[in-house]
Amino acid sequence: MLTGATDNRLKQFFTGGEVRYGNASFQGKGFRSLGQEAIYAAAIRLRRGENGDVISPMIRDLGAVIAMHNAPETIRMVLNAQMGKSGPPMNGKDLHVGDFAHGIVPAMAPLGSPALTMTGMAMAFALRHEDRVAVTFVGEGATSLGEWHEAINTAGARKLPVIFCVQNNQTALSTPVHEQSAVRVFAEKGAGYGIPSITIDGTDPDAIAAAFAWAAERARGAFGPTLIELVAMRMCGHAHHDDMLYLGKEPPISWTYPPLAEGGYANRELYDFWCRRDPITTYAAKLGIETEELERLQREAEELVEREARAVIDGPWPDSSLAREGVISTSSGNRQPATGNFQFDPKGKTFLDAVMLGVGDALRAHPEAFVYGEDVGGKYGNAFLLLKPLLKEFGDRIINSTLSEAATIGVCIGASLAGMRPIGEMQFNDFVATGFNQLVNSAAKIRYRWGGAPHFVLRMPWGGLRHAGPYHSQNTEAWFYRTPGLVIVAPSTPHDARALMASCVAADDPVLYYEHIALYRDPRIKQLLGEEAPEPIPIGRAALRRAGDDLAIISYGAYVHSAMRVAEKLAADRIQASVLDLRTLVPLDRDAILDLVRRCNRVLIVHEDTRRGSIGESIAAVIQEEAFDYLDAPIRILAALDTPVPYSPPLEEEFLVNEDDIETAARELIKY
Ligand SMILES: Cc1ncc(C[n+]2csc(CCOP(=O)(O)OP(=O)(O)O)c2C)c(N)n1
Repeated sequence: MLTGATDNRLKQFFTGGEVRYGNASFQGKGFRSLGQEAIYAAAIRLRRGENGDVISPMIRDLGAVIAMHNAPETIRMVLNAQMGKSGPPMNGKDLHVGDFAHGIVPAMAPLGSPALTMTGMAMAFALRHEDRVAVTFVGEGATSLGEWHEAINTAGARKLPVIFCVQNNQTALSTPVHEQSAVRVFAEKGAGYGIPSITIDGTDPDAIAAAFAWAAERARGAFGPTLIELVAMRMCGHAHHDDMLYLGKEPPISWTYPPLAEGGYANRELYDFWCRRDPITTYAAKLGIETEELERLQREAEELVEREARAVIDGPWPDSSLAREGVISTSSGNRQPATGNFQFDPKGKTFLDAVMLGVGDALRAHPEAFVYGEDVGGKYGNAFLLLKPLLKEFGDRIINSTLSEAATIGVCIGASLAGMRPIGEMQFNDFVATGFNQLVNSAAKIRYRWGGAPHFVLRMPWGGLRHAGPYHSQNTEAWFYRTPGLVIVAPSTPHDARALMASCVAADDPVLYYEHIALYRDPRIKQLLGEEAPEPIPIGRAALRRAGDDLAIISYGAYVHSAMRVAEKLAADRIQASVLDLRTLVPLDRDAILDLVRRCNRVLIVHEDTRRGSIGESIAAVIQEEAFDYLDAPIRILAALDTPVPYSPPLEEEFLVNEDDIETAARELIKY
């Protein structure tokens, strides 16, 4: 009843012009669920409240959301979210519904993604031996998305306590079921992943409650996931603006369904059938509730919703300063010039050893940390055998993922929301492309949208210089550099690799940790490292590896070493170059960059990545804007060709910047 009343009130907001921003009315944007109200029965079979079960509602799942926390403040939250008013948890930053404090992970628009978040939360519950359950709701359309399949496969393989609910409401936005899939019923999709599944009437709260009780008990008993398909029909448009297109005519706001007009895209036969199965009136009849009593209950629900709607109309807009806040928790720099440890010793540890030691330090320091990635566990220890020395001590916390980058990242996100500190791994950073959505649409936005803290490290073995071809050599850091919400580090020395890992695992943000494969076993950069974990290096702080006043060379990753070698050569001709190792790409140490530019007046930016839209171009723009008056020459950027990374040695050589290129550019700048 509350679901229907809230849905109708949202529609009234959309059409009524009651909320005004400046001189214009603000309609808000929201999704409708008339005909699907029985979904509340799923949530009433869960353990609700603190440390209870968790759900990820689909964007239109008002019923499940309200049932998780049946209180006026939930109605206010829903109305507030659509109307963009100030108020938790969205504060005007997102319109989707949810309240993590009550176990509802706010809905997100990419429809398959939350299934992976819930798989991650379930992973945390399983690792901690808690008998909590994670439930994820999608429509039948979203069962075509890879992320949803990757979630079921992963949850199935690890027998995680997840319930996958598909609400088949006959149409995905406008696409009918038969154009979505060849399955007879959507529950059949569970069979492909070896999990039990069931199809039931999605308008029957008793059947739904029974199915969820069964699935939740299976999950709590460590029997693994279950797939429940609920069949019903959306008796309204996909969203408020869509009612007219669906029904052929703008419907009145009402508790009853209007007759279909000509020209709507709803299927008439199905509509007529499901009209007779309205979950509210059929269940009232089943309970023997008379019409007057039903109407009284409807009025009661409307009054409650109206009180909250009034508060939303009168409520304040969010302060505009909020638009800038809450992207990441980590800040950059601390204004002390840093040089860092750049002493090398052939008897020291390799970069590869150092990453391993950093991971070991983190596992020791944080009981809630675990490693998750393809081929990391068992007897193997990752594709480079990097983790192998840790398997004996931490074998049960170094866990093989399924072969799914989306699932690896999704599990990291979900497990971290449930309080773990995952250290995920992409086998090669190139393959992050198949987990892209998880990073850019999920991890990067959670803090900003609703104040959650997805804190995990994603290790990214990275880079060329090894004749490894177009799929094992890329520099993907720029893909993420311009996605607000992600922290990016790129250590260049064994010492930094280990000491930065400590800060990254302790950070409260999603951190991409780029570790250059060409540095892994480079004997020239071995360093003596202590037994004990080193002092962590703060994220966001560059290191001045070499000081000189004639030229600033700015770089990161493997090219820091090329820059240093060139700088030594230039010194023989009494040209003194500074070399700034960025170490962190986001948040960028702008102060260190600008201080150096003001001192040297000539700037050469060098990186391995391709040129167009690169981090080098972005840094050059910052320098032009902030320190133009200090420049005695145009900024030079040296970067790879704008091509895919070629395989054959002469082609890769042509593609990459080499030390001669750096030297030539440096001398030209000095002469300018
Ligand atoms: C990944 C993704 N692609 C497209 C959309 C746009 N979109 C929003 S709702 C919707 C239809 C979803 O259909 P279904 O999953 O069956 O759920 P229903 O809307 O029927 O409840 C689409 C295509 C989206 N939100 N996410």
